[in-house]
Amino acid sequence: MAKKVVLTAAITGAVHIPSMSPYLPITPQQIIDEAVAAHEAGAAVVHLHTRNPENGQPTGDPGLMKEVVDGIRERCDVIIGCTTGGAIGMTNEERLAALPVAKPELASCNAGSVNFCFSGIADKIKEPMYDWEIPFVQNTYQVPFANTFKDIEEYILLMNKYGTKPEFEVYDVGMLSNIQYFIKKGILKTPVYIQFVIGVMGGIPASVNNLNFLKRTADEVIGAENYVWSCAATGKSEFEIGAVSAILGGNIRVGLEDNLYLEKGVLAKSNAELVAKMARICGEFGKEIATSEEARQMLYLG
Ligand code: KMH
Ligand code: ZN
Repeated sequence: MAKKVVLTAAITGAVHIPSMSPYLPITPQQIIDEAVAAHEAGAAVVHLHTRNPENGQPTGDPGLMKEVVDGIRERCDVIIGCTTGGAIGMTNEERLAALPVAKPELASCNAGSVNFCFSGIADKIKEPMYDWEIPFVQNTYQVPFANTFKDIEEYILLMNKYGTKPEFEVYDVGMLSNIQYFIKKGILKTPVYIQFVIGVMGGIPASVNNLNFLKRTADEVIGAENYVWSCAATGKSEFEIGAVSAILGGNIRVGLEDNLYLEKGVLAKSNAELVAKMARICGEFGKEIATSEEARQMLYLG
């Protein structure tokens, strides 16, 4: 049987702002409902951030994350992946606060520092809904997304302590060597799980050549038998690059964290719409979608 594809839905993130789309989930209940619906549409994994329910601002509040995680677990068996990236400008303490409380199966572990810039959003928003939005996105022009070796080690050790598998967010090719460093250091169990997040301003652009380059380099540096992978292409190439990932034997992340549009000029009304479209495209060329139970095995969870 051809290998199945694990679909991850990145539900809300900490890049897009409420003024960009009325469909961006904000409150815990909206995030829970979106995650459950995305699972029903084919997502085996959900990647979660939380936002202040009053104004949509990204937050690391552990109480909110616990409410979301518990709410999802009550309703379905989707694999839960919590962010530890948080939002640009958060401290490590804020980014890690939810992990001991939510104890998710998976958590993002950002594999290196990068300029993660989305200040261009400010130019497109004429009348922001909330005061925090424009300064928040503009700040990313001057503040890097810091993930030093010391930070990464701290994140890995905390995940090891709570039985959470790190999902390494790789924004550029050099970060693969950082992962290899920690494998060699003996604090990471292989196969590791890598999420190639491509198309961020400051990271490697989203293209077929670059995805191939990342995969070939991972094969050389980490060893093909030592990792499993997925790809999240940000913006308009989400579906095209997603299809290529599946063809190359990888998995796919879609969702409103990475892309707000179902097609050119048409906002996605939900994460489930994005997941259903990706699942349908995969089905067209004979790739089946993995259930959460199958994904647990494919991603070496537990
Ligand atoms: N919020 C971005 C800066 C993660 O979840 O770990 C990074 C991010 C990655 O969303
Ligand atoms: Zn994220």
